[in-house]
Amino acid sequence: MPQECIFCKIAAKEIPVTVLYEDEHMIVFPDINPVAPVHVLVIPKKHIANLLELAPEDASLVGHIVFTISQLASQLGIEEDGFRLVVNTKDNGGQTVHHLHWHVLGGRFMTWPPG
Ligand code: IU
Repeated sequence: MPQECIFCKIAAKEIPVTVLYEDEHMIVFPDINPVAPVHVLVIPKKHIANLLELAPEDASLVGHIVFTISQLASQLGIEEDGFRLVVNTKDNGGQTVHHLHWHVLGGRFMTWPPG
């Protein structure tokens, strides 16, 4: 785990966090600066800098994470009206934290195209 990775520290509970869901592979917690009524972050516990850093053996991890998000939609109250799943990747994607994460955004209509 890179010493300076804040999401690794969150995953390790070295930083206090409200855990919305957790299992062996992943953790879900509220975004500290929400941009929608529902805005949670989903991260693998394993440090992976971004989508481009996935190794072939991470494919099942990604499948597990995305499937689990689908199962959490009801609990998050975004199943009926829908939501947006976002993975910002590197500079042009607007990635600011370099530990792979999915934004789950819901509770309002999301415009397209994004800014
Ligand atoms: P991005 O896709 O890398 O830009 O998203 C990083 C997100 O992490 C952003 O929405 C921040 O508000 C959020 N965040 C957080 O929830 N807790 C933190 O301690 C830090 C960032 I640093």
